[in-house]
Amino acid sequence: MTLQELIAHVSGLFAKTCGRPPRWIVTAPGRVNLIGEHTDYNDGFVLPMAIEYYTVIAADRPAGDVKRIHLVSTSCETPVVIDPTQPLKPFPNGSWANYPAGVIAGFLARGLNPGSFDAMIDSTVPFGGGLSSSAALEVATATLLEVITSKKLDPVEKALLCQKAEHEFAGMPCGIMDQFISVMGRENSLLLLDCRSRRTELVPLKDPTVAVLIVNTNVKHQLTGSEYPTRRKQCEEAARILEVPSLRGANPRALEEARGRMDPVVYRRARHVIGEIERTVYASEGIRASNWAAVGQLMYASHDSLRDDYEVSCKELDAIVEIAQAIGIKGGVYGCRMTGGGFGGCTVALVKASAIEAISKKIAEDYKNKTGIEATIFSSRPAAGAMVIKA
Ligand code: GAF
Repeated sequence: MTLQELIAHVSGLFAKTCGRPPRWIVTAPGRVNLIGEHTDYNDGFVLPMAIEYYTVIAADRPAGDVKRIHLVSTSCETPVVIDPTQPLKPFPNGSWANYPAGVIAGFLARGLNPGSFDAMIDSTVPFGGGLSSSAALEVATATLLEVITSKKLDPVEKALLCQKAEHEFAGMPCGIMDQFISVMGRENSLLLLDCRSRRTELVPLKDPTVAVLIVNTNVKHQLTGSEYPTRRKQCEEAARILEVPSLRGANPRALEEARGRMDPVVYRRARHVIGEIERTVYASEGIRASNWAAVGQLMYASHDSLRDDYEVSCKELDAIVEIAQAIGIKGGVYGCRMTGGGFGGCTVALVKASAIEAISKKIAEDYKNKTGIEATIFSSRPAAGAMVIKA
């Protein structure tokens, strides 16, 4: 479904439910990260792009004298009612409503009260696929609240407000990558984000002969809840031993010197992060120089490191990377790696655009043979970040 089709669909649903067309429509994209995984909360570099898969919200003031926020999501059975005059608390049982509720709380904390509204939400970003469906929902909500309150936030403040919503309402101690790219994505560009200074640089990806291919393993292992915060703690432990504020300040030589003073697991976690930060910078240079083969090698190295040192891959992700590697440059694959938090979700590959169909067919067949699972395969050009469609 294109963005235009999704917008028409959500508008239609809103009109059907509320008996009038929506007054406001906003959208925010999911993302895929080309390289720089588990580096954002270590003050490192990341290189994501927004994808052509979106969350769309259509909204209006309620009819009559109704004092509440009413949120309906097409993919969740239970609509949510929020009283914006009361202090907001997280909903129990990991409710989807914690993402918008956390963002509403962030606006209220700034004295920006949206008042009552009805909202209809739909998304083409696959849930639990590691493509930041949650950041897309947070950023779309923040974009809607900017329109309703007539207060445009600074993009960095907006992304940080959404990250805080995820920390405090969804209980996920994420870094800043997903919210930044959903706010700041640009068509035809990757975003090189320095997570220490929060400075961003656009890295053009315009070459029509090169494409980004995303393969969803369609598995999500339930380890993610505790594994992510554990990785964060292990990185903090390594930084403490290395006497640096974060692993961004460390280098391979200092890590080797400290190896004897470190738990072997903590050592391997730090080795991944320090190497990945370096690979991300090299990859951005490789993309600028159209050196696709070199970028591809960095992607494979990233995957190996995530699998062996950071231990956030799984056999399904590994299977796709192995299939892609076997196809090789001759068959049109420059490089492939897991993307996002890990333990399932998606891989990202850099491929020759002319070979997309053949590559997709081969991956689908071999993955099904190896795992018994149907993969979902799609490509995306780098897309624009959050947008107001109707205000
Ligand atoms: C998840 C987190 F939300 C991001 O902040 C990032 O750490 C990513 O995992 C791993 O690179 O998407």
